[in-house]
Amino acid sequence: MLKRLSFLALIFSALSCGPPKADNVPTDRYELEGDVIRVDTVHRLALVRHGDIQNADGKVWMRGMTMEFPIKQKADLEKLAPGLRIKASLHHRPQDLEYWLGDIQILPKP
Ligand SMILES: [Cu+2]
Repeated sequence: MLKRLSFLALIFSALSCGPPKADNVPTDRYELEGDVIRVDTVHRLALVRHGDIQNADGKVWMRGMTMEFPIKQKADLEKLAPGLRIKASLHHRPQDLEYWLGDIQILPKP
């Protein structure tokens, strides 16, 4: 009985280690262009009216719409302001459906 319990304890401790640290998992990358509507620096979110989001092979991740995106890097967040036109990488991690914007560049207004 004791042996069995320690075996279970071993299994549980192995499970609690979980999958590899999420930030080390590679992401799918797509390109986004859009207009910043609103920036929420507290929650690190930007509301963006974006065109189709696709990768270099033309695979569409999402059609154009207006929605909020998490911004992970502080430097990216500080670049943003309502009214700016941006180009950015959309990072998508299929394992946990997480996505965010990075590599933000400010574009000249068309
Ligand atoms: Cu969208």
